[in-house]
Amino acid sequence: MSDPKAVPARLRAWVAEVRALVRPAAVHWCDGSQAEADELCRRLVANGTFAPLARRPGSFLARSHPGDVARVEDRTFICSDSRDDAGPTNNWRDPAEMKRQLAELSAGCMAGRTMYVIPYRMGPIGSPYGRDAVQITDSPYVVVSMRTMTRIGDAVLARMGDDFVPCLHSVGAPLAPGQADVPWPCNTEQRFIAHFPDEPSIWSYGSGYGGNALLGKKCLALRIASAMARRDTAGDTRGGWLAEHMLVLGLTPPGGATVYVAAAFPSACGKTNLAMLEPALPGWTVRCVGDDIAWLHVAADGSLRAINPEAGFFGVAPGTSWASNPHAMETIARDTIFTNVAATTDGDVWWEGMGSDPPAGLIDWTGRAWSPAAGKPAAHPNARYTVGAAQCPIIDPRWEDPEGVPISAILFGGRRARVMPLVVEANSWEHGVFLGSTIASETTAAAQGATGRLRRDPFAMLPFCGYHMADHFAQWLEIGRRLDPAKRPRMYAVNWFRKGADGTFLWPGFGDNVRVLKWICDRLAGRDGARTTAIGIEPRPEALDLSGMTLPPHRIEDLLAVDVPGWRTEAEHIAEDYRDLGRVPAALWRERDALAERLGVISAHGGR
Ligand code: OXD
Ligand code: MN
Repeated sequence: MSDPKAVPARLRAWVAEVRALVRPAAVHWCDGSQAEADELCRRLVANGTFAPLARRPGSFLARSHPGDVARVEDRTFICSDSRDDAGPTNNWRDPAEMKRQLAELSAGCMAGRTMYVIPYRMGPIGSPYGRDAVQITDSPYVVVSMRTMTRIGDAVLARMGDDFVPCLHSVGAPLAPGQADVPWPCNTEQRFIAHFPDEPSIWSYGSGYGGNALLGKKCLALRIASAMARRDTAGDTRGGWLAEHMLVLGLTPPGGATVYVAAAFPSACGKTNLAMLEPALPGWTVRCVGDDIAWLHVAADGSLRAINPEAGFFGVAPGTSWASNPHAMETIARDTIFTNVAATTDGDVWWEGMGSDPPAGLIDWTGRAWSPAAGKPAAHPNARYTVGAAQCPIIDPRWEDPEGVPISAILFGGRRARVMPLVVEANSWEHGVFLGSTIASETTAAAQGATGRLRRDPFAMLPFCGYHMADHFAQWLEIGRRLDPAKRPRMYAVNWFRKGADGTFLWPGFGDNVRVLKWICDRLAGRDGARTTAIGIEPRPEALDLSGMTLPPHRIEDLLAVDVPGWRTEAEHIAEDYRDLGRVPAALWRERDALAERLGVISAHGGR
């Protein structure tokens, strides 16, 4: 499309500036139309990036470069003016220095390629809680993915002013004259995912994959938005907001009213499965508002409300099956981009944990013939599907409500073999913030690096908080102060992944997690069914609805057991991690010390 007429002056100037730097062969302003997407997909098929999938209408398979398969946390930078603002959990670079380096790398970096300009919006069009942005990219794969994951094009541009977040992305692979392109251009030598929260802006170079390249997701909707939320909250004595790594679901008891629940879990811990849960209890329904990111604001009536800033799902394929997530399986039956899954001979996809034996003649994610004898997975463990949220058969009727949905409960979870019980309710908002600040989880394949190590991941935001993590704790405390005490959501820690002495999971998870949600619903309705323990409020075993389950009788006690020695060690580790973070609010130290005392630890640390 040629330059649209009504372009905000700031955007026109920025596009001209970038164009002069990156020197593309052409510039294309994305209008977001179906015709445009079809044409881009046709070209992606022609150049070998996409293979159409005969068994799934409107769907394609892409294989990334084997060196470009996940988010690169060690190449992700928060370039705040002050190093202190980034805090000890982020990689910091001086913004001027980072820009100088990126500008040097970017000179001519789009040579031979088309530069796409994508006006986009995080949040429903027309919602006062959404934000505008513009991504420039030289990857047509990114354009079609952004069209699914966000709202893009003319409808957004028509309402856009100068208040947008500029997001510059290049795969960092210029083409010399006459040089043939490759299906997945990227730069494995030079890679930077740089955030400038004080401007705010984003500059990503060298990767074409997922959160490194679809800049609306982790870069804007979490890192930049979290910093914006904090700044907005500080500049306003009422209101205030949070950008969180959370799913949102609507839960309706038989014959009852829907309550909305937000839940933070680290990457690849089953957020999508929980968001689309098929309840094991008859009569209960779950509807999905979002599976990865929530923007939560203090509404005028003092309640906490959430919008899903995204428009699609970028879900982990391996492990997704008709048993684990039938609604996701239905969602991805058509109009889906699959990346790094295995391909069948009849034009379908396959991955480990899909619930069927690998079909003969499978081609693995690297494009090679595969058999079980290969001794390695056919799909990459971080293989993904990209699909529009509106396709989800259980999408919540209010998922695009411009005002958001009211949140009644907040869950914090992780993948923990030991110590953390199935569910604990916080004693207070401060205690809930303490639970969120101490999430820990075994690492997964969503980011490069070793998997299976336990790492502290406060609010599941460790890789996504765009400012000092301890200030994020303070931001949560502040939001609590601004909520009407009668409308504050209750907070819970949950763990579906506790293992017994024999190393097997104690809890089946998936659809059975509704049993925990039911107990939470009971609590919200003022029913008791609880006991106070040293670590918080737990269900009395008989208050959990286990009907239709065949759990060995002692199992539920094992799931809820408070492992006192394990918790004493945990309390020590929390103190160490708080000390490492620095400037953790006193209210959270008080929670830590009170926990230690309840566990019978004689000298509470008070280690500020
Ligand atoms: C994601 C992640 O892609 O958290 O959602 O890594
Ligand atoms: Mn995520």
